[in-house]
Amino acid sequence: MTIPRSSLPRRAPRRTAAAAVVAVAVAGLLAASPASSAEDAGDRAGAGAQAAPDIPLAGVKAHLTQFQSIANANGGNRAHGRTGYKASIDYVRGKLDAAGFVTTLQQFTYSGTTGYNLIADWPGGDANQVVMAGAHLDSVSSGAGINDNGSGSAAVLETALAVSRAQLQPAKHLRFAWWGAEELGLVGSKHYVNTLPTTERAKIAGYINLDMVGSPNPGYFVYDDDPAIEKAFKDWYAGIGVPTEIETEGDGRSDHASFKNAGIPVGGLFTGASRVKTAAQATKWGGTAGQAFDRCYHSSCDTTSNINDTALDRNSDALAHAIWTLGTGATPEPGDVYENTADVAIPDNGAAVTSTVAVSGRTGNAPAALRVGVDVKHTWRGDLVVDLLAPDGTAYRLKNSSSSDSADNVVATYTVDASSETANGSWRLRVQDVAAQDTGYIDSWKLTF
Ligand code: DTR
Ligand code: CA
Ligand code: ZN
Ligand code: ZN
Repeated sequence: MTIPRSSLPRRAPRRTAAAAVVAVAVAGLLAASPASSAEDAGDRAGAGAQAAPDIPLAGVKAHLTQFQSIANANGGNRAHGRTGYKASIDYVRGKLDAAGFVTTLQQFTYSGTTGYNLIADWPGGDANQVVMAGAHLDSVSSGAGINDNGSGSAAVLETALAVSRAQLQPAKHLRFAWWGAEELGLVGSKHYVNTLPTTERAKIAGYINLDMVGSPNPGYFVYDDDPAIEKAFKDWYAGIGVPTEIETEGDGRSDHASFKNAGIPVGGLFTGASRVKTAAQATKWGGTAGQAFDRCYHSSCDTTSNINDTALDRNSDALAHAIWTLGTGATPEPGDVYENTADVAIPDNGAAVTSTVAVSGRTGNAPAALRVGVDVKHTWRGDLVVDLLAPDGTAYRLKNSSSSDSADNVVATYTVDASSETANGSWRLRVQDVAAQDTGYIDSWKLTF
């Protein structure tokens, strides 16, 4: 089904976090309106977003079988600098070329040998809003690397092929990547990001990383980085009733770090490596407590037998949901509103309270005339001090206290020069009642970019 581009909305629709304590992560990346479950997100993916297809597990596993055959025919591995790696690249590239992608083979040198990154662009979409997904294709030298990271590579490949099968015409430009020499220190992805012109880097609205997504004793971990990407994954898993945990050992340990270090919003999925599954985790996810998520991590037994099909299938489908949701949403525009309508009680003559609005998927800094709409219900508003806190914690005073201002409620729009602040991140409204008697609450507040 081809969606004429004209039918995709131009404006990012207003989104309001009705009950959420933390505001909806609203941004050019995430098109879905607040959804309680993946079905909701899938069925009513919000203005412009479309529901993703199921990614066939058989298709993903067929790629793993190919990776295994390649390793078997090339000294037992697919490591950087070895013939098995280039053969893996050639396999993936062949599939993508046949599916209509524009592929680019990027070479680099590490420890005296040539490495390769494979980049595949899906033609169309807003070239200034690039949604990327990637996985490292190299294994360690001790084995075939089927879970680490054939699983991520195959899931990203089959999702890209699903984009082609659907002849998707997303609002944003989709780019997929397979990295070399991750096992030697994120070498390929660092090379890609570091050699990307700054202007091109700024166009990447988000990067999604899949590294080990089919572990035999799986956990379901979601990277806690970009709120919009994290929400897309959490919505999907909530929709199938599977709890997730925040990925805590990932910072710096896979290719998303190369993008995060360049200030690009990142997210990803992970099913665990050598850490041991706890009893509590086994209760919620099944599997074996006291056993590593992947006992064959970096070992010769990391073969096609070292995969949990359910985990691989779920993560492939979750990735597709994220790509369809984030890629087919509206592009951020001036005038985009980011709002939190959750009530926050203000203690009388007490500690300050805050309310958060998460912004992501935008590029560059906030505007010089950032509008801050405040609605605080409170008798004798002179008791109140109100500040805007930027993502880095910088405070902008909006309202001072006053012993003479006995009127009720603070309903106002302030304009702040926030041009020195990055647009993406968690912005907070801070309110403190600094005088005894009279109470109230934050009713709602919003940022207009
Ligand atoms: N460094 C990855 C495996 C790995 C370990 N912890 C995490 C967390 C998030 C993603 C990946 C990983 C590798 O060996 O390829
Ligand atoms: Ca599936
Ligand atoms: Zn590894
Ligand atoms: Zn890996």
